Amino acid sequence: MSKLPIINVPDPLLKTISDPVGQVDDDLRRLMDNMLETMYGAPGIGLAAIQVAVPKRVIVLDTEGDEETRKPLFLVNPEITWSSEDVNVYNEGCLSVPEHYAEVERPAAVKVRYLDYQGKAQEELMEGLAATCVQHEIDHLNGVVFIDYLSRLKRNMIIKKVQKATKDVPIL
Ligand code: GNR
Ligand code: NI
Repeated sequence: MSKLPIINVPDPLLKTISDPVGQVDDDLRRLMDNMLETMYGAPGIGLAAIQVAVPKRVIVLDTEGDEETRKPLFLVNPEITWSSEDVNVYNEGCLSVPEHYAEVERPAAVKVRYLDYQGKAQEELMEGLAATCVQHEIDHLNGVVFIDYLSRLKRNMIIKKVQKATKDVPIL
């Protein structure tokens, strides 16, 4: 497995609508393994393929986040088939927007249909942090980053700060 570089805003790739995956094969499983290592290394609780510059509808998630009891989820071509009426507000962060956080309101629970690591169709009810995170990741597949929900002023301020903070960082 290998860790992959994560792209940051305002990289235009983050606005890409990612392509559906045709089949879950060994190449795709290699990508998912590398995404998982990248996510754990960051560290983060979710990662969409576009964040490592791959425009495919693939996400990895682990919202349990205990080093002992890791429960990675691999979701290929995920689709929300149901959203709850009631909402949650969560102070979200994003590995592509390092060091910035903002409150985002989303449905508190969602049902998600997807293909798993083996390419088998699954449907799962997600609640709490998992629901927030899977919606954040599916947004990435549609070219949406959480700062897109903020005012233009706040968004532009954050983008400027991320650009400044990641400029002139020597790459070893
Ligand atoms: O690591 C992450 N934490 C997080 C916290 C609140 C809401 C969403 C997230 S996802 C984020 C990793 C990431 O950027 N995924 O795209
Ligand atoms: Ni993100």
